[in-house]
Amino acid sequence: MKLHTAARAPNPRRVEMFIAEKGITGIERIEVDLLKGEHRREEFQRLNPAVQVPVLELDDGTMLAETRAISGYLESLHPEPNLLGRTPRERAEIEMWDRRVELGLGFAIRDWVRHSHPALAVLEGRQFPDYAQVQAARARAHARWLDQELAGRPFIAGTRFTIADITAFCALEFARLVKLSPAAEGLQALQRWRDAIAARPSAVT
Ligand SMILES: N[C@@H](CCC(=O)N[C@@H](CS)C(=O)NCC(=O)O)C(=O)O
Repeated sequence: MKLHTAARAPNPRRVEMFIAEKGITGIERIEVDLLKGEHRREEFQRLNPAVQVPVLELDDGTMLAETRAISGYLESLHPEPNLLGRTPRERAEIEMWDRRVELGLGFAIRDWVRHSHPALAVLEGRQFPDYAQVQAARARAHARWLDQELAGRPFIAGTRFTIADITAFCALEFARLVKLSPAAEGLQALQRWRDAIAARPSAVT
């Protein structure tokens, strides 16, 4: 298998953390330079018409895009440690939280960064600073919600580490580009959780 990836981008990082948590080895990495527009070249568009990384290329030539789909595939091949849930109820709860943190926190942070950070202007084409500020407020509101949740439990989706922790952590890591810090926002539970996840070997880039 080959992973078409971009080292510092948040969705490839989610897949890398997932792979590291599972201890999967033997996947070749093919680095795609997003800032140079390599993903917009014709040869990459043939791999993923959505022109995004990550893409997992299987040995039979199948191209799997979408972080959640890639993660599901890898979990099917390597069930342990389980990151997506075992029982129907647990699977649903983990997916619920994973979607909440991706759509609520991750998308807001993505657009905040992409519409305000000078280095990402090349990807966005045109940046809208007002839109970035609206997304900043959304991200902060979601972070406050997570802080309340994490005051009562150790992980995003419950009592054990799951994909939802990976998704939320990678989003918060990306937010360092706009200097969002849970501690500076007074979000102590979120900061404690973030520091605990950062200490996992899978979080080291
Ligand atoms: N829904 C996709 C999103 C992938 C995505 O947004 N990838 C970003 C890097 S984190 C990308 O390739 N961006 C290229 C661009 O915006 O031009 C997934 O879950 O994998």
